[in-house]
Amino acid sequence: MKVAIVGASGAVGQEFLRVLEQREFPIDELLLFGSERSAGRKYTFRGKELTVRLLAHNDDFKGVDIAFASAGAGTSKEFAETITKFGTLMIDNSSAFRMDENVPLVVPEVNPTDAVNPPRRIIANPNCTTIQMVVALKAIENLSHIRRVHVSTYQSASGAGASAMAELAEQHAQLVRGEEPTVEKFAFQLAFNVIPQVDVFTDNGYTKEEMKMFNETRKIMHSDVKVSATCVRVPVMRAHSESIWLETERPVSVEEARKAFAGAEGVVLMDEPGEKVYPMPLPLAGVDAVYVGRIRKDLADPNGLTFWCVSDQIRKGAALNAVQIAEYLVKEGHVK
Ligand code: 11C
Repeated sequence: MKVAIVGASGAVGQEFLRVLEQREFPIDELLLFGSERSAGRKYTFRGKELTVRLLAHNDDFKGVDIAFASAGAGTSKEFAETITKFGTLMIDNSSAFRMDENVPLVVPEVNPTDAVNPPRRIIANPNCTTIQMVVALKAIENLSHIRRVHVSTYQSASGAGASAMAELAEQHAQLVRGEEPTVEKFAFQLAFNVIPQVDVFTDNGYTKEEMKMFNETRKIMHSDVKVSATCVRVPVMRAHSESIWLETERPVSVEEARKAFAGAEGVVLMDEPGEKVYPMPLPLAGVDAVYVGRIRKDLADPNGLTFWCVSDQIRKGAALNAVQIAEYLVKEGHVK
């Protein structure tokens, strides 16, 4: 199979190289694309050196079976036609097409069949905060329909890209040296701080990131669930955490929920609070699953359940989910 990565030099682009190699994705030829800034850079894949080509409006995608795109919504919008015009399947990590009714929005543990025969040859990968939440929610939805969700996120620097991760590390170093920290990627200093804003604000007072959690969850789960989110940036390098409260149609016990999470695809139950066993972003950076712990009954609502959820933002929240979509389509014979 001929595969392309668009945005190869970014944090997610680099993770694509690792995930494709680790999972032995069936690739005969891999092409890397990037902006003028990254064109010419060299990366190694399966022991071979590959050079990043300049992404341009030409016929470079002729013969490419799958293109994993992670170069931002603007680039995805601008180049979607160029990428798909010869039949290439574009699996897009950006927010550009997620709510387009002709573009499926897919998390393989939840709605894999939506990925079959996408009308525009584009499949959208959801926002990272949504991906990890719906993988966990699916386990409970299988027991009883979820009516409402309240979620607060604790989002790592990686969500804002490789340069934001570098800025967080540099801020710590600068502060230790007694220097004024550089603030470019975030609205404020992130080191030793939390910022209750991810993305820009919309007219209803919620940020775009928070509205993604509302809208994307409904599309992926084919559900009328209402999601009210507060998205917060925290000084963590690369895994997102979420405090999730949900209300089901019938009461679900902690034991039932625990059993459902333990058996759910893509979920690892990590819930022995007495032994100090619960998910945390630092030890779970770089792992594949969605980790769930701190499962409790809501004390204010008999139909409410609350839990804590952690997943690596660059892997399951981005590159891994996209590769799993491709793996599903290959396995089911929808891509050669
Ligand atoms: C963050 N969730 O943590 C964002 C990054 O819509 O794909 C991904 C934004 C998106 O900053």
